[in-house]
Amino acid sequence: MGTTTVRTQVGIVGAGPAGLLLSHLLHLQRIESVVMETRSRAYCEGRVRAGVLEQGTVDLLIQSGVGERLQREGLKHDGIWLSFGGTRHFINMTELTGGKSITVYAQHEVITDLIKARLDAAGQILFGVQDVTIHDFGGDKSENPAPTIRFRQDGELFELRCDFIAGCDGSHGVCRPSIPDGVIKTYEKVYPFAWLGILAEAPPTSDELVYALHERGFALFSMRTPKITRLYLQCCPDENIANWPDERIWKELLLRLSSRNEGTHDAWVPATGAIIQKGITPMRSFVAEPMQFGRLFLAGDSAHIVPPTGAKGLNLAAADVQILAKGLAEFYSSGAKNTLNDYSRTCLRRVWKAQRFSWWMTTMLHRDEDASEFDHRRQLAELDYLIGSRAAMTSLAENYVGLPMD
Ligand code: RFL
Ligand code: PHB
Repeated sequence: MGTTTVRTQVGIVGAGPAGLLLSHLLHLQRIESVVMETRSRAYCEGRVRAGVLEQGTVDLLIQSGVGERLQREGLKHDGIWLSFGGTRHFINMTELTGGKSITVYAQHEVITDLIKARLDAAGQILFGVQDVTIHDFGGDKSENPAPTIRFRQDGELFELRCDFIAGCDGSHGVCRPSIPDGVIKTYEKVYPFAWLGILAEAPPTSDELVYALHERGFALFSMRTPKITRLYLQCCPDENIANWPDERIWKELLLRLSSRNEGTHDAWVPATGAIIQKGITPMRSFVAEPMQFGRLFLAGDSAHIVPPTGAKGLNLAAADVQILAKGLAEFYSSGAKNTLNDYSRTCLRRVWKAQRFSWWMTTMLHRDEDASEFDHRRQLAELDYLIGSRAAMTSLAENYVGLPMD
């Protein structure tokens, strides 16, 4: 059977937030792209993941014309609660950062909005492709063969020739592993815990997110809509979800989150309800350096993973593609490659700061079974220092709402 060859300017592997937003930003600059995705559209639009959007991500989505529903349905937040030692303490991030905030709007809603915007603009997203491989991306000169993405769709073989490939295919994709050995250095840290996350049909009983360190481990109260609560609790990385019937999940969440259990004045409790989704996410920190090889650019989770405690993953993906789109726009309008050549360095400066913040939030708020009692007391002292120091709270706040792009 023959191979059909098609041509575009930028071939994008992966229709997650990184790939779809890149395609959208390129379209605004009149740059053509094709997005290839192994999953179906319904799967992408239903995959439950992140929820917290930094101020800069919200601004980017609004300015680029895909923020209409986000502005209507997103829940703007001015701060977070930190709960430990039986008491909740509010950190007012808007006040500490001169007016910045975060917005809770589910990742799959961002995906839904981006897919709609691309398809309304006659953009090409190929869902359900198979056997994706990438070739000839190593050279940087026009006389080299064009970077090529081969894939199969409905049994037919395709070859997409392009000027650049964007590897937006997440942590288990094909792009990063296709780079020759020895080019990329990777850095990794695996944590001895995971998150069990649920969506529950229960109205949020706190206007703001609650991050809790309890004797029994971490718990997080978040929300999705005025009727749906999103909750997480620390568990073992090899935990089997079958060992967590709904009653056990609620018992543990109420114990860890509700300060009432520790006999203090604050009687806050999350509301319970039917659990409509649950899953376990292992936690790790990972960075691939550099994020570029020849005419292949890695963006989002394909280049870096953060533990979710800092709520940074989707936001880093958005920041990467904002810089990549700028670099590609400069290249196509003037031939200048300065921003493209600096892509990896520019992104990684911010990525490492987000890694540091996510690691810090994670180690401060989780109980490590192998850690000593000394470590636990040090964690409590760190939290106590934090809530008593405006300087420390400001540091948390400016990282949480998102560091500037440069
Ligand atoms: P994605 O979203 O994984 O998308 C990659 C896409 O590539 C497809 N793919 C391929 N397509 C074609 N060919 C191949 N060979 C392919 N291999 C894979 C996949 O099907 C997929 O559609 O990566 P991207 O775009 O870089 O986006 C990253 C974010 O999804 C991720 O960082 C966040 O979800 C992380 N995260 C959070 N980030 C935040 O900013 N704020 C949060 O509050 C937050 N909370 C979270 C999170 C992640 C979590 N989990 C489940 C990992 C909470 C959780 C529990
Ligand atoms: C979420 O609402 O899914 C969420 C909130 C805060 C985090 C991570 C995830 O740190």
